[in-house]
Amino acid sequence: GQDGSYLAELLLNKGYEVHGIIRRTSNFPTTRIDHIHKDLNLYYGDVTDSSCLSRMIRQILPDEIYNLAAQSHVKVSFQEPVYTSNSVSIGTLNILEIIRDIKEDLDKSIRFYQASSSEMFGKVYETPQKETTPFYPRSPYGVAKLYGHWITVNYRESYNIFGCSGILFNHESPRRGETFVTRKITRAATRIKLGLQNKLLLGNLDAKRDWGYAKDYVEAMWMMLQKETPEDYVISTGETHSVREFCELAFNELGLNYRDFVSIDPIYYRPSEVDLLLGDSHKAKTQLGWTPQTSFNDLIRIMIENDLQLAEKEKFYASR
Ligand code: G4F
Repeated sequence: GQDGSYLAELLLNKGYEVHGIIRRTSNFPTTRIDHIHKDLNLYYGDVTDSSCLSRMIRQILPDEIYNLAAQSHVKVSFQEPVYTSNSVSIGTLNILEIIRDIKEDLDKSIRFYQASSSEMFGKVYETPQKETTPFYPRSPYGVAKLYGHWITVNYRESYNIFGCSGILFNHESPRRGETFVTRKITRAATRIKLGLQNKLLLGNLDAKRDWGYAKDYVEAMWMMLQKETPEDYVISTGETHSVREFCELAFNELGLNYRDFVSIDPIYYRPSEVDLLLGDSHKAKTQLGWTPQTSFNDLIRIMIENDLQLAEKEKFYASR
C-alpha cells in the first residue's frame, strides 16, 4: 500500500535489507513499488495465514517488523466486517505470537511497529486527541484496530516484546488509494479540468480530518523503533479541515469552483460516522523529534500536480 511503498524507500535509503509481503491478486498489485522492485525481497503471503507467516519470519529473522497490513477502508469494513477483523486484529496477533516464539526459542528480539489509527478515537471524548484520550471506535475497522493496539500493549507488558503503536491520523499522498476521499477528489478534479469527467459524487462533506503527508509519517514509524524503550505515539499535524474545504482548495488549485461539479450521493454515507479528528502530537515532537514537514495546502498541491499528469496521459491515450 501507500505507506509500505514510502517506508520501503526510507529503509532502503538507510541501508536496510527490506523484505515485504504482498497478497496474490489476479493482476500485478505492485505499481507503487515498481521503481524499487529490484532492491526488495518480496514474498506472497497474508497476515491471516499464520503458518506461511511463521515460515517466512523464521527464515528471514528480521530485526524490525512493521505491520501495515489491513483491510484499511472504513466504509468497506461495514460490508466486510469479518475479513476486516481477521486481517486487522488476528493478523496483528499472528505476528506477535511469532515474535514471542522466536524470542523464547532463539533468544532473538524483533522490534515491532503496529499501525494503530486515529479511527480508534471515533466519537471523540476530547479534542485534540492524544495518547491518553479514551477510545470510542465507530466502525468494524476502528474496533479491529483497537484490538491490534491493545494486543501490542499487552504483549509488550506480558512478554517484554519491543512493540510500539503509532496512532496515525489520516495521511495522504499521490500514492493514496483512489477510493479514499482526498485522492478521489484530486483524481476527479484533474479529470474534470481536462474534460475526462463532468461530476464528482461524494458523501459527508462536513466530516473533519487531520490530514498529513504519508511520506512524513513513515519517518515517525521508523523513529519509534529506534528509541530505547517502546511506547505509543500520536502522529498528526494539529490542524483539522472538512472534506468540503479539501474540495474547495483542490478545485481552486485548477481554477475551478467545486460547487459546479460536486454532488452528494448518500451511498457514500457510513452507518456511523467519525465527525471530527484533530491530533496532538506533542509527545512525538518532544520524545522523537518528529514534526510534520508538509502543510495542508502543499499536500493538496502535490496530489493535484501528480493527478494532472495522470489525467494528461489518460487524455493523450484516449485521443490516439
Ligand atoms: O478518506 P476516508 O475514506 O478516510 P477515513 O474513513 O477517515 O479513514 C482513513 O483514515 C484512518 C485514520 O483516521 C485510517 F485508519 C483508515 O485506514 C483510512 O486511511 O474518509 C474521510 C472522510 C469520512 O468522514 C467520509 O465519510 O470523508 C468522508 N467522505 C465523504 N465522501 C468520503 C466520501 N469518504 C470516502 N472514502 N469516499 C467518499 O466519497
